[in-house]
Amino acid sequence: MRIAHSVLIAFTTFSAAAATACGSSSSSGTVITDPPVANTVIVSNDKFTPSSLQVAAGTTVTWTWESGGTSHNVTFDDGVHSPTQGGGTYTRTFSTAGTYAYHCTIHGTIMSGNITVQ
Ligand SMILES: [Cu+2]
Repeated sequence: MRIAHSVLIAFTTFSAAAATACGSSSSSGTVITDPPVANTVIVSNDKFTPSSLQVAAGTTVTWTWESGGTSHNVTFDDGVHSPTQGGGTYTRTFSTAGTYAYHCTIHGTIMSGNITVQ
């Protein structure tokens, strides 16, 4: 009786290029929320943000009104001041080192801030 030869051929399949990184690892997991603009102070109702700011001598600081039309002003202790306004911007350039305190004359010291010039 002849024995049938079973020939088993094992195919080894190489799925070589399986799931090789396609380089699409997008780092979009970070939510960026409105970074503060350099040398800018936001004028909102009853506060300046940031209330304290340090800048180098010669820097121009911009105050940007985001008060929804409510009037405020930036009035420095040395007398320099912005118009009283409900929107827009105001700028002051600080050429001399020192601390410059300011407030809104409508809302008083509760709405105050300072610029430190170095
Ligand atoms: Cu005010």
